[in-house]
Amino acid sequence: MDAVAQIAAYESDALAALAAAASADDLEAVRIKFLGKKQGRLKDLQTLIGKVPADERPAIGKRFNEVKDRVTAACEVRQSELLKPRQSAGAIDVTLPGLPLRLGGVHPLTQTIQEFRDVMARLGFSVADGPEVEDEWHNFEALNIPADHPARDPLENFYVAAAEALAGGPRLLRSQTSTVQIRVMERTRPPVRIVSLGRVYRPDAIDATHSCMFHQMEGLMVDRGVTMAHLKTVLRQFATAYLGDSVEIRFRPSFFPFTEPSVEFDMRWRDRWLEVGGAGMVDPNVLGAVGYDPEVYTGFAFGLGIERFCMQRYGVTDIRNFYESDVRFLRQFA
Ligand code: FA5
Repeated sequence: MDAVAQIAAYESDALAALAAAASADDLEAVRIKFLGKKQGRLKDLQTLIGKVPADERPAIGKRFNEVKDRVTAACEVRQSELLKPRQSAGAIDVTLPGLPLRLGGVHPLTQTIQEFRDVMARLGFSVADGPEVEDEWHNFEALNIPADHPARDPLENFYVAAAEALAGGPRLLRSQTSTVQIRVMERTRPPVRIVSLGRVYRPDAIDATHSCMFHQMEGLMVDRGVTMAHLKTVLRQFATAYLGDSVEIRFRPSFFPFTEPSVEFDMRWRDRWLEVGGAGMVDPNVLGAVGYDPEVYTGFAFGLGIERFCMQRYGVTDIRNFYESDVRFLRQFA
């Protein structure tokens, strides 16, 4: 075989061997065999070219160099192919465009709580907080609810045995945010103007408007000369600020141990009246229990069901929707 044919055979053998190399080790063996400088097919070709007649040598040498460059380049390409991670069927194709992520939203009850705070802040009320696990003094006694009152029946409340063991006295999940009225008055001198928003717990039968855990907003204002007219004005302004001028509300005489006189606060909801809160003038016994002089100070208090307002605003017909974490429901509020 002449030198030209030998060069052609070298090229085709080298390219075939490079294509067949299945691993980095295979490739290195092929590289040494076809491109090694000390021995191997390249060295053999160089020796052969050294023996061709001098007048043919420039053309053959040129051809040799071209083939050598092509084989070297093919070796580098194969090297980078073998280094690339293999893409098996089903693996992630990082070159495809990503799927858009849906952002979560603030829960409708949290949004409502934030908006209630804003409305009440505009009326001059600041925010106070209290614990959800309470003692009987704050949940009952200081609120003028004596030991024999039916509201204190253990079957009407969630008593927490573990908390009792720790505290050394009965503890329950608060059944109303009115507990915070007492906590605030115990540590503040009048004038007082606060709201407190949070969870309360009652073993009520669950239906479209009742849950065993729900949220209330408590309001308390105590100062010299506070009257029922202030209470009704604040509640009406609050309701219209949150639900608009067309909201229909009414007050009904009622009874709470911690207010006198007391009212219930209803709202027109789906062609009927729905109770949305209780309110009244703080009972002198309650003012006395926290060391306020009832001859000097008067006050009003109210407790509103947050879910029921939110249901009215957004046309929600079942309170249970708020707690079921169904994204189809929650997305409406995102
Ligand atoms: C009270 O809880 C009184 N603490 C309110 C109060 C505060 C009166 C200050 C006077 C002065 P009542 O039990 O009516 O009252 O509850 C108040 C509101 O909470 C109700 O009008 C209703 O909107 C809401 N509510 C009561 N029970 C449930 C329940 N199981 N599920 C959802 N909302 C409820």
